[in-house]
Amino acid sequence: MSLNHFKFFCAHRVPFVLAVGAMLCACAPQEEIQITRVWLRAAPPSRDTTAAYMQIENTTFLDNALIAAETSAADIVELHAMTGKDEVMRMRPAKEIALPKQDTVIMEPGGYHLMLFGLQRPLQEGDQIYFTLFFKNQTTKIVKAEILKEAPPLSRLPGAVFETDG
Ligand SMILES: [Cu+2]
Repeated sequence: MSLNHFKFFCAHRVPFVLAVGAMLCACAPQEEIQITRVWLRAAPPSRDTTAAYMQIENTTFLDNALIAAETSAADIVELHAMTGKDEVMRMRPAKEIALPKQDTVIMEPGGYHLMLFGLQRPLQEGDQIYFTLFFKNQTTKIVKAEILKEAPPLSRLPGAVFETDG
């Protein structure tokens, strides 16, 4: 291909190149998922369990899922979903929490949550703990959770990702 032909080829492939570039960027570390509003309900010393919530935005063009979580503050962390309605709401373990591409999943009271069993210490309002989150695309993230008594307003608790490997 001559240089002129090459220029012609490139000029007419810009949208394609941009599209591929966007896909590559989507796969780059730090851009996979945005996690915000990470919080945990305070647990008095008499309680051995509590729940944590967060907002997860999958900004990529690939479906993903949260498949597991752990923290040094509890023996076991399970992914839980709620089923049923109103007074008969029940929680059940979820195999995974789907994170569809270009979508945001809000984990909140009455919906998806992380369930902590076997708390290692009382979790007081104002404290913080860390979670390691495991995703289906084999990345992990460490996030900081604020310990609160009640759900924070939507405007509070911006990005709280502490560390990531993908
Ligand atoms: Cu639960």
